[in-house]
Amino acid sequence: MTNRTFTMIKPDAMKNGHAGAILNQIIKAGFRIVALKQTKLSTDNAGEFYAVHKERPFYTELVQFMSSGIIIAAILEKDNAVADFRKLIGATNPAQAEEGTIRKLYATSLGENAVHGSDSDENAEIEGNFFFSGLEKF
Ligand code: FUP
Repeated sequence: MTNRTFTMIKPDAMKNGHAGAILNQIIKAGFRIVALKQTKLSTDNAGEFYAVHKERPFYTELVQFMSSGIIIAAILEKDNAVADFRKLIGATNPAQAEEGTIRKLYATSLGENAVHGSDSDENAEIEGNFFFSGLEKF
């Protein structure tokens, strides 16, 4: 059973004023906040974070978007965190996301889809460590 995942509230959701509602929905769904910060990625930071998508056609646009504004990064804890969080956020493309999911409610488009959620325990650990030191996790 997995216990931790990593999330970002992306620049579109931040700019559209949805950060509070999204955090509220995450907490109400039973996730405990282990670490949280507001920050802004440089293009180099975003490029490194999304390096796995380097060969994909949307990479440049993704890096541009993710470095275009302030984000909130957080590590979340719950039983079955990775899978349950991906269920809570819904499909990558908000047009295909289920009713009531965070992306259905708050995402702008496939490219600007409001939130990130790790896709595995291993990536949750790597992504959380990208943003937070041991002194920032409780
Ligand atoms: P997800 O795991 O749901 O965040 O989706 P992916 O890891 O497949 O994609 C990461 C990000 O790349 C998405 F959040 C948005 C962007 N993306 C596109 O812009 N176009 C695509 O066709 C797929 C993903």
